[in-house]
Amino acid sequence: MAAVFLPLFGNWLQPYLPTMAGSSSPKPDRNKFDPLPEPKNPEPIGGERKGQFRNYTVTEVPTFTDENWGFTIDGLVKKQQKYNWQEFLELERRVQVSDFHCVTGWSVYNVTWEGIPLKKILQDSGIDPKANYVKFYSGDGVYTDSLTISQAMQDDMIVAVLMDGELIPQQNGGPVRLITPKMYGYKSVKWLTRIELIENEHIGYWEKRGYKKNAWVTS
Ligand SMILES: Nc1nc2c(c(=O)[nH]1)N[C@H]1C(S)=C(S)[C@@H](COP(=O)(O)O)O[C@H]1N2
Ligand SMILES: [Mo]
Repeated sequence: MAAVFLPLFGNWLQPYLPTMAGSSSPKPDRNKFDPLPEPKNPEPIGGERKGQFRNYTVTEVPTFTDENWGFTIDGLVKKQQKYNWQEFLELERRVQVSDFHCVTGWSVYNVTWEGIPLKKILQDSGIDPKANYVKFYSGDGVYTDSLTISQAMQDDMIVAVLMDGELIPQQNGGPVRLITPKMYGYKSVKWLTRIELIENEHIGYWEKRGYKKNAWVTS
């Protein structure tokens, strides 16, 4: 019985849970990165962005520089990896255009992202057979989310470094954020600094507050 009623209860509860609240007014960008990332790929046709992001954060907006920023892949991997900004910029990147949907009802269309395919990062680290999930940590110290390994291996999951050909703005989670085009924006961890492969399920920030673990965008 509970299995039948719980999902309905979850949906009914949603309006009463803490809400995603964002701002769309421009704020100064305090991140400082040198060198700036240069596009490694030609811009694809069709990447003319339409719509506006509402900038969401559950913490103070964290500030990063090329000196204090780092990126770690650890947990159930054969080869733990740690990159500083310079090293991270050397990784091979791909460009893709995708739409971005927040579960609260706004979308941004045709965003051009350039970054490292998540699949490539996982394959290069060597997935331990015990790993079942991939956990993503924000450098804000609070926000996390996760994907199953097979979700994470989808081709359009990307660890983005450039948005519309430039360093991702601080308010949009720069310098590096996760992009999950077929899933709602709450999976798209901003200020991404760590990827950990884990055995047991991890419940992300908004999922703890009633949103679905499988955040597929439904039309
Ligand atoms: N660290 C962090 N990542 C986050 C969030 C957040 O509050 N903190 N909000 C999520 C949600 S609900 C959405 S819709 C998008 C919003 O992205 P934007 O701020 O670039 O518009 O970021 C996602 N990633
Ligand atoms: Mo969202």
